[in-house]
Amino acid sequence: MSLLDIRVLGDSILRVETTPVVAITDELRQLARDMFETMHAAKGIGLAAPQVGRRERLAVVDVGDNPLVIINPEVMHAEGKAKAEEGCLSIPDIYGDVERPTIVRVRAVDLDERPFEIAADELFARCLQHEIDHLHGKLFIDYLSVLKRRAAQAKWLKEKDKYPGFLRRLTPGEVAAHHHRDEEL
Ligand code: K1U
Ligand code: ZN
Repeated sequence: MSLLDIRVLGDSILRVETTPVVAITDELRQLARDMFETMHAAKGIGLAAPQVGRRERLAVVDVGDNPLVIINPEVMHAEGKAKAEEGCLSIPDIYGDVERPTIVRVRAVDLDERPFEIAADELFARCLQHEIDHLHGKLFIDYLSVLKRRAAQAKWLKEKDKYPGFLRRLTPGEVAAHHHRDEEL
């Protein structure tokens, strides 16, 4: 398994509309495994293919020990509305309150090419919507008010030099903590 570099704000791939997956290959299965490893090492609860430089419509989520690969996901139903703080592995150290539906039903395909539907609420619903947004080139900062978006952009201007080439290479500390956790399990 490999840890992947994470693309950060400013990389144009984060703004692409992804391409639906038509065939699930062993290479795609390996990509999903590498994305889980990268997401866990970065302490995230989700990761979408464009965040690791890929254009396939695929994301992984893991909220509370429920790892899930979603391929070609679609929101079939959404209800309720709540504001809560979000972060993004592609915009490190920037946070903002985003209003989203609280309950969603998502249809997707799994790595065995089986279609499935999943109902989600609370953080799980929020994470699914955040990842599906990534697959359509949308980021959580797009939902912020003009004022809050400007403040987030100003903060990002100071942060972005830490990521030459718009690449977030996980630090040796993050990687070591991840391996240490693996050894404990
Ligand atoms: O796609 C990503 O960038 C991952 C992102 C997903 C996400 C976070 C918060 C709300 C919705 C979706 C992250 O995992 S950022 C890490 C983070 O902020 C977080 C981690 C654990 C619980 C809650 C937030
Ligand atoms: Zn994100």
